[in-house]
Amino acid sequence: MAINLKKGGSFNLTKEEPKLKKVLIGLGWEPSTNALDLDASVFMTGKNLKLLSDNYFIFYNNLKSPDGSTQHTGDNRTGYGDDDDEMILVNLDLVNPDITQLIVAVSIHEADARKHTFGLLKDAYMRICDVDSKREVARFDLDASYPHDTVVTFGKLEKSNNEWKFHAVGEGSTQGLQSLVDIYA
Ligand SMILES: [Ca+2]
Ligand SMILES: [Ca+2]
Repeated sequence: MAINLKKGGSFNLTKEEPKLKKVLIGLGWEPSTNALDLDASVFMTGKNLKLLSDNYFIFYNNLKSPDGSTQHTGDNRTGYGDDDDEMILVNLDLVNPDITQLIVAVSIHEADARKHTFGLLKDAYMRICDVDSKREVARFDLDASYPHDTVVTFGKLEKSNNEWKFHAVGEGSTQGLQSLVDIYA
């Protein structure tokens, strides 16, 4: 059975799932009424918490990391449906050894112009699955509400002492994706 994390919780992938190297990060959300275009992105950072290089910012216009480890599978424009709305594939064995964090955030496309916020969404989650079997090993349902936020860091994969852990973050900002670019780029 998959482990359900609460905000602030973590799951040790290396210890609990030692054979799991090809990870599917599934991200989902559901619009309360009208279609909403949300975009997943990943900041792959080194020890100083900065992107290893600009190309380690993975999003719909830069789908694959330079080390070949991390692949965004494409842009979902509506959010409709219970399945993963956007997905990131990560091969942990291929992650550049200088990278210690993969920070996974979801932002709302043209949020300010369209006056969209996470308050218009429900059932947001991040889950970790085995790519091959599709088995879900850990899941974080974002139970907090984000009425004014336009970007939310759902979670992150963090490496320390050669162990990868999945952390349930659930932190939002009203300043959009740029607020995270300002921190990590
Ligand atoms: Ca959905
Ligand atoms: Ca999208």
